[in-house]
Amino acid sequence: MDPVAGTLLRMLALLSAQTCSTVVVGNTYNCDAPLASALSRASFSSSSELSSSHGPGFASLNRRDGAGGWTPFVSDKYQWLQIDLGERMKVTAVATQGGYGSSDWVTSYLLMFSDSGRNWKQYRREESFLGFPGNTNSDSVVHYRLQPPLEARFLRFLPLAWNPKGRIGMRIEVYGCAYRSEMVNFDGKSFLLYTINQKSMNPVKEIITLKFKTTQSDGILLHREGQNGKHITLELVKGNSSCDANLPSPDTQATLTLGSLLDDQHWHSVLIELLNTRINFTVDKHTYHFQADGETSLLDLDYKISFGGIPRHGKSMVVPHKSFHGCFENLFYNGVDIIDLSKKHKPEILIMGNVSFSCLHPQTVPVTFLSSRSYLALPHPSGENSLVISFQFRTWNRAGLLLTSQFLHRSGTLVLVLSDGKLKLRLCPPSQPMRAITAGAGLNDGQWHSVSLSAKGNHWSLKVDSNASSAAHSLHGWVDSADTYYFGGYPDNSSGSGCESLLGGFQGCLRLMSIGGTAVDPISVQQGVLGSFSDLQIDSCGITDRCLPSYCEHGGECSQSWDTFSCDCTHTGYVGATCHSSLYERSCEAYKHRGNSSGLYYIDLDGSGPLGPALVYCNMTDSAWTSVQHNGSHLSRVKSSHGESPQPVIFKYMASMDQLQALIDQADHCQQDLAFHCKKSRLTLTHLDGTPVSWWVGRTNETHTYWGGSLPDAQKCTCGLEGNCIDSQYHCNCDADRDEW
Ligand SMILES: *[C@@H]1O[C@H](CO)[C@@H](O)[C@H](O)[C@H]1NC(C)=O
Ligand SMILES: *[C@@H]1O[C@H](CO)[C@@H](O)[C@H](O)[C@H]1NC(C)=O
Ligand SMILES: *[C@@H]1O[C@H](CO)[C@@H](O)[C@H](O)[C@H]1NC(C)=O
Ligand SMILES: *[C@@H]1O[C@H](CO)[C@@H](O)[C@H](O)[C@H]1NC(C)=O
Ligand SMILES: *[C@@H]1O[C@H](CO)[C@@H](O)[C@H](O)[C@H]1NC(C)=O
Ligand SMILES: *[C@@H]1O[C@H](CO)[C@@H](O)[C@H](O)[C@H]1NC(C)=O
Ligand SMILES: *[C@@H]1O[C@H](CO)[C@@H](O)[C@H](O)[C@H]1NC(C)=O
Ligand SMILES: *[C@@H]1O[C@H](CO)[C@@H](O)[C@H](O)[C@H]1NC(C)=O
Ligand SMILES: *[C@@H]1O[C@H](CO)[C@@H](O)[C@H](O)[C@H]1NC(C)=O
Ligand SMILES: [Ca+2]
Repeated sequence: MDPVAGTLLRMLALLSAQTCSTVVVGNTYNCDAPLASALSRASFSSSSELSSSHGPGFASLNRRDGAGGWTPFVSDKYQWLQIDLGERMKVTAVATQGGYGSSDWVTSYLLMFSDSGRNWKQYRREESFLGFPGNTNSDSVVHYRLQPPLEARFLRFLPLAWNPKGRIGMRIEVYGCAYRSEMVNFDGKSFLLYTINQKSMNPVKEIITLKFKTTQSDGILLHREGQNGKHITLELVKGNSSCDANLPSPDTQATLTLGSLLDDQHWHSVLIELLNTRINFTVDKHTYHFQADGETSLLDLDYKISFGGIPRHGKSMVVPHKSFHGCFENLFYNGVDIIDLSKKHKPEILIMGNVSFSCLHPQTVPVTFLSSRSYLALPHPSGENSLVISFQFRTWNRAGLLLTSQFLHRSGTLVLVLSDGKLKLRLCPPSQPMRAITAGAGLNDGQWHSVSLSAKGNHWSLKVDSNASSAAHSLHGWVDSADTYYFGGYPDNSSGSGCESLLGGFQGCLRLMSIGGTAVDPISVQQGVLGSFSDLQIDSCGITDRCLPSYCEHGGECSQSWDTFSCDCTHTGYVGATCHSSLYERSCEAYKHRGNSSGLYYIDLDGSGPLGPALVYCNMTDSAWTSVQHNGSHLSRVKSSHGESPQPVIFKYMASMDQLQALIDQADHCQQDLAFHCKKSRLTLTHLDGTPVSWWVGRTNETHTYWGGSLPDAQKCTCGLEGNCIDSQYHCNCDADRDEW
């Protein structure tokens, strides 16, 4: 688009906005400058190259030199093209092209990003797990806009599929702009205490924004105290972000779970908006609205907020909470840049402990086992005779093969599996019965769990999360070292030895693998220097929480495995994959139509809509009457009262007000009968001052003084309408005030 047309369009947009009497103050700052073409060749790198003229340095969009783009040595799914933007940038779009004048193009790819060139995260487009759409020929450019944009220094393009008649071939561009970033690093013992400048405080609304990243599953993000033990605390608990708000009004202590898997050493954003008793929390894309009861304003919280930890004198915190270990970025309170103030040692900030203003990148290399065919084969270090293996894993799957090995001289097999969420170690010496040790439980909860396995002499020990469960086995002369350990699966499941379980491979992430006390470097595996592998994503843990948000409707319970989720719809009254379809008919009419006779039925007035099922009595006469049960069908005694305190009789229906409303809306005709047996008890008359002696209150909370099918305001009973009351002076038999029932 040329600049003139752009200007014109913007003006038109402004005009039309004004005609709708809404003035949109648009951010006219463009963030779509090409970033890659400005980089030097050295900023491009790749898994491999077919020849020096197919190197990654030729991979800029529209370049025609070299062989016309990047092509790897072999075209398989383990190849990647990487660019280093020099510093973290905001990236709003990417574009791809095939190799110039070739039959090499990529039809689908994944986009990964990283701050450090390690620990990659996959950019998921629109919650989809599929790749980005690529090219269909060598020259046309395919753009893809990233919504939301990402911030990263490094980007990787991973080809998933390519022209079947050619090879992988790519030229790329990324679009974006500079990204402003202020960081602070907490060491797990430090925090910042900010005293809000009350003069500059926006009296109406408070907004706190920040981004954080950490590898620790627990830690305080922010804490603020108020009067009488009130406080708001946002903290990470087992990688979930949880907001614990002890709010002003009658002892409301609310704990919300706001996000999960947040300990993945990737950035997560937090936005807190406070307005009177209403709070909105947004963690990444998920927003939670919270309304405290009562009138009290949340703003009588203290003018001090601590970030990363809680000052020791914290009154309201009984249990010790862990301080945060990791980084914060762009921390703002109502537009005040807290990190900038801290750097400048301004008086409103108290720095406790050792904080630094740059972010460290711990170098743990996770490995994702993508499918049940995935495995990682690692050699046994030479000269080792005892066995010591440790690693950490995280998964949602209940079962999978974690580790297997055959010992030398056919001296037996070792199998470590996850089975029903527990770890099982099986040892199979030849021509002897299998031995097994079990440890842990519920290990498929998505958290990291550490495993260490050791054998010394005849003593085997298996430890999960520092809880040792060991068992001695008399396996004399058996522990002979293996030459290869297979993690997460096995290349060929046909070789049985009596010990093999029928389990598929493990799906999930592994990290911190160590054999014989020596840490395994997965990068050297990726580079082909060490071991071998299949179907792995190295230097990335692709775990996602498919139950957050939960797609199960009507209160169905979500559970998940590595690549799918399911809903337990028991007791919800709904069925289907997401508990969407109602088990019940919408009305008594529908049951009648099905030929059912009178009786109690559940009806679901709005079908798959949000209203729950209601139990009603269906009276199948000529038409189908729906009768809503209540607790007032027996006689209730009404004692005499002399005006001061009327005696109420309350009817409680077995349907909610929303259900009743929906029922009334659907009905052709609606009626309710009330019988009042009286003995010297007037019903419709008024006191001398004109207030009625009796009335009923309807669902709209209005008082009514008419009875028995009469019209509003008539103050009559049925006999009054029909003119057959026992005393024609009155419009209601009770009003005759007789001394008999
Ligand atoms: C974390 O959140 C998930 C739901 O997303 C929940 O199932 C799990 O129990 C939570 N864990 C903790 C420790 O609160
Ligand atoms: C919370 O979010 C809702 C909807 O996004 C918005 O209408 C409301 O004003 C927000 N409340 C606060 C306190 O920001
Ligand atoms: C503070 O942290 C830096 C690096 O993060 C470290 O070198 C220094 O020793 C620490 N100081 C204290 C007192 O812990
Ligand atoms: C340790 O393991 C044993 C046996 O598996 C189990 O009963 C116990 O609860 C575990 N303890 C902890 C702290 O996890
Ligand atoms: C290996 O296991 C998979 C599924 O677990 C099965 O489909 C396949 O047939 C097995 N292969 C052999 C050779 O047994
Ligand atoms: C209603 O009638 C159908 C047959 O038309 C029968 O299968 C069903 O069990 C009946 N439902 C009830 C609650 O009686
Ligand atoms: C069903 O309706 C009929 C006719 O209106 C009525 O006589 C009967 O009492 C009703 N049965 C119940 C249980 O409400
Ligand atoms: C019906 O139940 C409500 C609440 O449980 C109670 O307040 C009311 O008195 C009950 N009414 C009758 C008539 O028993
Ligand atoms: C109904 O009115 C009474 C008094 O007029 C009031 O106390 C009560 O809160 C009202 N209820 C609703 C649901 O509006
Ligand atoms: Ca419904």
